[in-house]
This record gives sequence, structure tokens and C-alpha cells, in this order.
Amino acid sequence: APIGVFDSGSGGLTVARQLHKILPGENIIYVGDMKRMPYGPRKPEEIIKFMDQFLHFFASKNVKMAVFACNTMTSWGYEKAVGRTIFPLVPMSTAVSEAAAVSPHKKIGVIATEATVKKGFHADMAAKIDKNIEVYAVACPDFVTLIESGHIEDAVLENAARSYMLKFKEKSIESLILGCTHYPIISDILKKYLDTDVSLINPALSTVKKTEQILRDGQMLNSARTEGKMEFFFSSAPEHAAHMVKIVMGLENPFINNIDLSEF
Ligand code: DGN
Repeated sequence: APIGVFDSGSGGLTVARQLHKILPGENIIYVGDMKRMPYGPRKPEEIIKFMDQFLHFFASKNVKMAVFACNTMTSWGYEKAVGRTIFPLVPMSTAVSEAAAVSPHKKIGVIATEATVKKGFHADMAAKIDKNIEVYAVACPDFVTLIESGHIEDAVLENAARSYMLKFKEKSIESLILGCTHYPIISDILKKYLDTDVSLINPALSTVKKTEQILRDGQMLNSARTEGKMEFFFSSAPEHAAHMVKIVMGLENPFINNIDLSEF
């Protein structure tokens, strides 16, 4: 059975890429809701409703597991979804402990969508792990829209990156968590506007490690030795989706299925 991976758009491909790298034999069904993105400015009720639609779709596909490749849906929806599906769910990792491990003074920056910052997704986790961790979270509402409209390495994106990264000036952060799955796509540009000693943390890695552990513990790892199949479903913009799949996953001419999530 396949593993379902989902996001509001193409950002979650950065998680699918990591999943395929670590578990190349697994079949993956990727779903992106390009039609209704960005989710960052949406109300919690909407975010939760959309999450339920992804999970219903995955149930119809008989997935063995679903991986949240979206911090926004993890922040607002994951806890509400636990126990409501017959397959296990893997939330996006906050990666706060990884960031703390490389931050001697425990000063951690976070960039994420408005909804994720508002929920305090990373700050709550930091408070749980260690009271000495200082989290400075900045919402970057323009990034997702820019990335999904093709601004991946131009002056428009550079300007946005410069102004968001300026907010970390004088905060002396030692690491920066990429708290939205779209952001690893632009990490080279972000680095240009940060002090060189700031470590960038991509939570996809710990999310996929967790996925691997759950599959292993549940004896659900795919034992076939052939390379896993990947299927892509997007709710709009198939050409843009194919372009993003190519950029992020390195696949030439991927087939993009259309999906209307509101039917689920
Ligand atoms: N990629 C999603 C996340 O990780 O939060 C957010 C995308 C969006 O719709 N804003």
C-alpha cells in the first residue's frame, strides 16, 4: 500500500523528496491543494475541514499511512485527526530539539505561515522541551504565494527574503527552522540574508525519520526491492505542478492527476 503525503500546494514535495531518498522502495501518493492555497491566512475551521478531505481521499486510496507535509495543517489539525483514521498519521516535526542541539545559547529563529506562528507551534514545543530555549518566530505570508506563482529565484523573491530576514537582525539567532515545507525550495536565497553562522534546519528530515520508525515498528515497510511508484494529484495548475515536481524531485515530465478535494 502507498503512503499518502499532503500539503496545500507543492511545498510538501520537499518532504516527499526526503521520504523517497530514505525509503526509496515505498510507493507515494502526493496531494497538493493548489486551488485553495495558501492556507496560512485561513481560519482554523477551514484548515481542519481541508485536512479531513485529504484524509478521506487517502482512505479511498487505501494508504497505509498519511504524512502531513504541511506545518499549517499539523499545527491546527493533527491533534484533532488522531484516532479518527484507520491508518497512522505522521505530523510535521517542529525540529525544535534539532535546532536547540546546534544552538549553544538556545536562540532559535523560526519562519512559517501566519497560521503556524499564531498557533505557537514551535514556541509550545520549545516550552515543553526546555524553558531556556528562546524562540523568535516570524510569519512570512508572501513566500508561499510567491513560490507558487513561479518566483523562486528572482528579484521579487530576493526582496521579500531580504525584508523578512532583516527581522532577525540583532536577535542573534543561532539556527533557523524552516517551519513551512515550501521554504527549503528557497533556502539558498534565505542564506544570503542571514549571518553565515546561522544553521538552517529543515524539519523534513526528522519527519521522515519518524515515518520510518512507525513503519518499522508496525512491520509496514515495503519489502519489495524495486523502486517505489509515485503518483501526483493537484487540485489546479497542472503545468506549474509538473514544473515544481521536476525542480524539487528531479522527475522529468511527471504525470499530474487532477483532484477535486471538495468531493471528499
Ligand atoms: N506548506 C505549508 C506549511 O508547511 O505550512 C503552508 C502552505 C500554505 O498554504 N501557506
